[in-house]
Amino acid sequence: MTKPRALITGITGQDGSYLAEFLLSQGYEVVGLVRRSSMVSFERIAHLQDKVTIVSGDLLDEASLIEALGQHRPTEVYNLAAQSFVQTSFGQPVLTGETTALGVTRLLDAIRIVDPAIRFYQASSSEMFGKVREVPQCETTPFHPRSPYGVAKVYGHWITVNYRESYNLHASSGILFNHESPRRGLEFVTRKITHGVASIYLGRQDTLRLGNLDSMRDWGFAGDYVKAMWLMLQQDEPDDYVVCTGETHSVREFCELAFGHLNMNYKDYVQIDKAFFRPAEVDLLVGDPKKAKKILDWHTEVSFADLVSMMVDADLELLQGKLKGLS
Ligand code: NAP
Ligand code: G4F
Repeated sequence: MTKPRALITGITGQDGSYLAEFLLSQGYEVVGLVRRSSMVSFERIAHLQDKVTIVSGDLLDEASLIEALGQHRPTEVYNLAAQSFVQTSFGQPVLTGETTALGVTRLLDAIRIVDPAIRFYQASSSEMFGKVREVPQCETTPFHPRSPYGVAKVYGHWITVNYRESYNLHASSGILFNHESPRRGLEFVTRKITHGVASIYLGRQDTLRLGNLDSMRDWGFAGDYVKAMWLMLQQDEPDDYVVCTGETHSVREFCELAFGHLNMNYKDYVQIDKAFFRPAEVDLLVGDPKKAKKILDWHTEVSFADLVSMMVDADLELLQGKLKGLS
């Protein structure tokens, strides 16, 4: 039997690396679409380089997407590529729209042209709920995005629904709440905290400057969330699903646990810096995972407390390794 073949955009990102590992473990051939840059950024998939095929392409360029699909003929496409940092979207709203919104149309259109039988996953986001209309948020909660990133994701979400309805594509959208890991980018608050905690513990840093400690997020482990993406594409019918833990915690609680893991008190080290506040904030996110649990039989395996400890331990190990390398 021929192996199923998946193409992942954003394979060099946090989720792309976990999804590639997961699909390989399921017997897939994995093709990763990577944009050109002057330095390769394969750190997160270095351990997979012999197992995945890399193809050059960019969400800003539809011809490159048509070429990649035509050359590799995947049966499933996971669109994880995006300008994914909310703060940057306020400074670069047009680039964010081109990539995170119109990039989805370019890819869907490439699929429609090359092979409309391809199953498609769109990485939608809880940022679309923004100024939340109800608590918890579910698949029917209206959107009210609060950043150019959130607005772009709403476009990406609806164009996915539109291509499903217009061209009968098997196109599903996962409305994923925040998910983190030791592979999270250093600019996101969880990794900024765990990396900061490890640096302070090792005496390499004295303070940690953060913005709004009161904002609340539904944080899960990225490794758990990529399974939900795959499960969506195994259903007979395409659909949209909220993927979350159903619990919410503040940035302050994250700090308490992360510093506490190494017997420190966050109040002794955290300084509030206005530079990290946003022009408009999403104050509270908490999802209702009922539909994903019932239809996909999906559930989380890593708790909030275990996620925080895992990330602090990984950063400690990383920094200790770097220090050893210097000595
Ligand atoms: P990430 O670590 O920031 O990865 C983003 C990926 O997109 C990188 O591989 C990046 O490539 C690629 N990319 C950016 N612009 C591109 C372009 N023009 N063409 C091709 N590739 C491009 O993000 P993540 O946390 O893994 O998230 C994956 C997806 O899920 C994103 O769409 C994000 O918006 C969405 N999402 C994430 C969360 C979360 O909590 N993590 C929650 C909901 C939704 P480079 O390596 O070249 O930069
Ligand atoms: O970690 P964050 O930057 O993630 P945010 O904005 O929630 O977005 C992430 O999750 C979305 C899903 O809901 C994804 F779609 C998106 O791609 C991304 O992965 O910020 C979390 C919260 C915010 O309220 C922010 O204001 O932490 C607050 N925060 C407080 N101090 C900070 C900081 N955020 C960052 N990045 N840096 C700070 O110093």
